[in-house]
Amino acid sequence: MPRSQPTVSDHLLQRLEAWNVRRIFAYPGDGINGIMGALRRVTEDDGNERFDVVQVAHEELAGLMATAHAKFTGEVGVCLATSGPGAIHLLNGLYDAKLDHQPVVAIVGQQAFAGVGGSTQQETNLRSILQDVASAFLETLSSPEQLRHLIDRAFRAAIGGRTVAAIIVPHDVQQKPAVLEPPQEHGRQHSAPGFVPPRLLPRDEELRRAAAVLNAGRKVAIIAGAGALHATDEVIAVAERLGAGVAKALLGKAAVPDDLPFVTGSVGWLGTPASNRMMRDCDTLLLVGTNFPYTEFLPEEGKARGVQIDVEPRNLSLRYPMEVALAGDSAETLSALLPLLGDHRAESWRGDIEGWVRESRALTDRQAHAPAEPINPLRVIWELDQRLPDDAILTADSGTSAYWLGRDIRLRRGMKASVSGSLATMGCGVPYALAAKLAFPERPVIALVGDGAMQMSGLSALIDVAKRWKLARARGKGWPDQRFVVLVLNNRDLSYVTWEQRVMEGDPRYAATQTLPDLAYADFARLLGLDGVRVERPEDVASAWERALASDVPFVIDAVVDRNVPTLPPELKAEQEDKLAKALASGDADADAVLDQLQLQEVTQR
Ligand SMILES: Cc1ncc(C[n+]2csc(CCOP(=O)(O)OP(=O)(O)O)c2C)c(N)n1
Ligand SMILES: [Mg+2]
Repeated sequence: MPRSQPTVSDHLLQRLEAWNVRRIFAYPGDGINGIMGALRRVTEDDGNERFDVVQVAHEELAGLMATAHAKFTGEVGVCLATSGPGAIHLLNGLYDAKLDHQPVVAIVGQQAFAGVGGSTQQETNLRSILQDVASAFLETLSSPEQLRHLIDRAFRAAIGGRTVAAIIVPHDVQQKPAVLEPPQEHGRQHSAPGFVPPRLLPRDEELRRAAAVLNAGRKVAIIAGAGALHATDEVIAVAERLGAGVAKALLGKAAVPDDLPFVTGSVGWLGTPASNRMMRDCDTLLLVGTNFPYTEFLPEEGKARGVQIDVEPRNLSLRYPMEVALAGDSAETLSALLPLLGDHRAESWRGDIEGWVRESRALTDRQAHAPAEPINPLRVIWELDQRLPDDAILTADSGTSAYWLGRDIRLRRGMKASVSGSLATMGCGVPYALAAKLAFPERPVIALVGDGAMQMSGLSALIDVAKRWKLARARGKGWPDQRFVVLVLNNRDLSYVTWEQRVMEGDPRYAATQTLPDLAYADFARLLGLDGVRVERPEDVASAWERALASDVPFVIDAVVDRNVPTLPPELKAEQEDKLAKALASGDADADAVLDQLQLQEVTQR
């Protein structure tokens, strides 16, 4: 303890240490100055290197980084923000964690209890603000004696429920003398830290029923999601045995490597034609750890028999009516299923799938090399795919970058990738990448980000990247692997939504809401002491990647790309085709260029 009489804030940090918290994503304010003082004491006065305080440029970034930390490490993400505006800024990042089922603990300040209720400055009703996002656990620390059990329960609720927990700590309570051990009196709690989630396995009878359905299938299709990220070997083994193909939901992109011949890649709006074809023709659907929301891309009800594995009972039999819905951990359940499965490797289905995968890849190659004005965004992605470093961690923002990551980047074994999946918030790409780099400084990290997302908050997050990189340099040689690349798809457009407006609403591009100013993203990087290049010709794309991946400084590629290259689902429904035609005939200023691109990208021929 740093002082003879520790405060509640000192005790709080001690308890976080007991939960193995190492990194705190934070932004200060008077509502948490008591905690900041304790952090300073414990890190500087005591020389305790236990806490790495990541000061961000905006609290939303702290929430997103905490989420990404949880996603990439499996640990609890911890973020800290002040009362009122700080907590409000944090919210979007916390919702990202909640919707993607990540354990995150948020600690927020509040004005001193002594003044609360008096409309004091920065006083907001934090319980109301946080009660939805932190519905699993939300408490106000009112008495020093609560400290141990509130922290312990917040962590257990976050880990056990794979969700967000929040603790509000009023300013005056932060400075009170700690009560390290409450007296043994009626109503007191005597809590200890620590929790390991249990094994979760379905009953034997249910496993046998699932195996019977899978064994009866001749054309089994698997979709793996985020819940299968730790079950790579098990998914592969089951797919091999069943002669099945494996498609992936976006958050499950890294669950199974893309270089296996029976892996069809992503499925859905940003899915490959191979996945789409497999979904259409399969007779049995096996969902593993996914709550994939695009139900229109699943087989029609009744056309396939369904088996699902998910740890969360409320996710079972939701997107498709399942014949057998197994509540269980994906790795454990697949391992238990494997001995019950017959050998289907000789089926022709597997050959069909491999053919579709080859066709999809050939299509990507042609699409990437089609001309565009000035650069085809897929060409930029394709050139990265050709030289993706081993062990890379990729992030993408919400927008066309997520589409290209999902559809056209082939992950190899050991790589990681994530996005804001269910919330699909813009602005996740760069903070996710920085959280990945801080957790894995020995691995290359690459963020794919739209210009709109860059302008929304990516530029602020780049300030954090520069700060952390300089800090690593000041402390030694910098990151063991220096590679940190941000690709900005600079299309001067909120392009993903422009395309949605056309295809889903039948509306032409609305210039007033869709057009973005052209910024010099590489120059901005250099302004921060980083490096970058602006690419305006297709022939310069490959060398830009070579430079970026050889740079010993975080590097921004500002790629000037064509907003009219379509980011459409693998197959348009008749209604969508009609809407697109209507949009283009309704005064869309880009109509001619779009029509050209639809042809070049082979959309119209399909
Ligand atoms: C916070 C937030 N606001 C709005 C949206 C809706 N939205 C999804 S993608 C997108 C366009 C993103 O534009 P940009 O970052 O430039 O990427 P592009 O699609 O042009 O490559 C928008 C507005 C969102 N997902 N999140
Ligand atoms: Mg854009």
